[in-house]
Amino acid sequence: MEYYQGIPKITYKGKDSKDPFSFKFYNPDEVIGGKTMREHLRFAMSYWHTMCAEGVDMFGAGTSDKSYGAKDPVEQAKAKADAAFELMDKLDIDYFCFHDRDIVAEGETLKESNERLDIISAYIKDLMKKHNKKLLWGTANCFGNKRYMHGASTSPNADVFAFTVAQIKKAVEITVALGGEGYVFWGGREGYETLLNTDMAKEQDNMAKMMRMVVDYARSIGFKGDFYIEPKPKEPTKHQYDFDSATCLAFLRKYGLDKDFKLNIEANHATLASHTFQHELRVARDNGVFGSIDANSGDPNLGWDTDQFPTNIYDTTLAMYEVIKAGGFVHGGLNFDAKTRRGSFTKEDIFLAYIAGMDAFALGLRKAYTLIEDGRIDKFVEDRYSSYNTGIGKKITDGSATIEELEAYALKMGDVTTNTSGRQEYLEDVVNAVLFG
Ligand code: XUL
Ligand code: CO
Repeated sequence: MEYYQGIPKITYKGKDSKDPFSFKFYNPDEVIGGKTMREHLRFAMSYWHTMCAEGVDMFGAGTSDKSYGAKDPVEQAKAKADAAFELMDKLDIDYFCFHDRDIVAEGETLKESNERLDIISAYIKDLMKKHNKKLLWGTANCFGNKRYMHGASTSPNADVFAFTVAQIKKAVEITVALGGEGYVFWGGREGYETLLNTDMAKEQDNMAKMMRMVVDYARSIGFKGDFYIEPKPKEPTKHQYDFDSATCLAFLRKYGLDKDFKLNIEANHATLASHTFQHELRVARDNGVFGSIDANSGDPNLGWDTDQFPTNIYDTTLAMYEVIKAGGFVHGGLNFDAKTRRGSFTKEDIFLAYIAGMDAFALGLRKAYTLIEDGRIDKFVEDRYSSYNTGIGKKITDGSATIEELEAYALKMGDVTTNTSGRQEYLEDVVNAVLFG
């Protein structure tokens, strides 16, 4: 049965196309910098927003129906999966991502939930084969159920810790069974509401213990993909331990998990941490932990995680610039952790939103290459640090300069007499010329 009736398969028609159901910039098979756009961008559909979220907010009920015409949870899960693969086919998206509870509703007990997961993951496996789709990453929803009110692996209640590990064990098993290329940890409730009731050190020790157990188990059952932590500073908790890229790095290094993990950077989470998306990607790139992206965007006037589809070309260009400089995606990709606005409630809106997001990243990829080929930005940065290539700078760079030598050098100088301009405004103009010229 066709679920998205009347919506055609979306194809590239070029930038002058006025057909809303066409790509203007995403031309999957076009080669840019030695790889096709499809290979560069590795787009993924997020099951939770696209297939599950009905537009509920704090002030009102859902505006779109995601029941898929079924009441029985397993039947509904199958109908939802059928629709998901139709959507991916029509949008020409190769990958998807899910939480365990997205693909089938949780049962009364862990056993019942696991049995449902067995049925639906087998069903999805067949669909993947039939439609030639792949799993970018799987994860476990350890935040929605009320048992996680005080956290999951960071709960003060050891029974909750045990339940968390058991739930994640199953999520890892189905991720492996479906050939998932990654497994994500997003600590939705791993944080605190007040330090007055919180043993922060113990909670973080426990979170690390959970991760170590999961990594070891996943490797033991043949998982070859990447583990990711997805940083987010707050929401739902007041403070989340995976605050931002730099905080995650410190955590991973403290617990000896840094060799096992990369980061899954989400644009809206970066802005919640008062960083740019580019900053979070740069921290990951510079520290060799760039892994994957949750592509979305916040609203500059709203202080919460609005998860909008990304349409800002400035942001997507600078994001793709970082991705290219990081060597591109290996196991990761661009997962649209994004939802249509509550007022964009029709089936057509979902397609139009994905088209807008895919086109925004496709154009960002094109512009990022132009920026790199243009060379002015890279050259400027290279020149800006050129004092480290010769003389005293070279000695600082290669580590041979001693503290006494630097003192003698500075005394001889008397004072610093030369400094060059940072030229920020000029560089912003260069970016504008590349984007809009
Ligand atoms: C929540 C969020 C999650 C993770 C996966 O803000 O981004 O959906 O991506 O758990
Ligand atoms: Co996310």
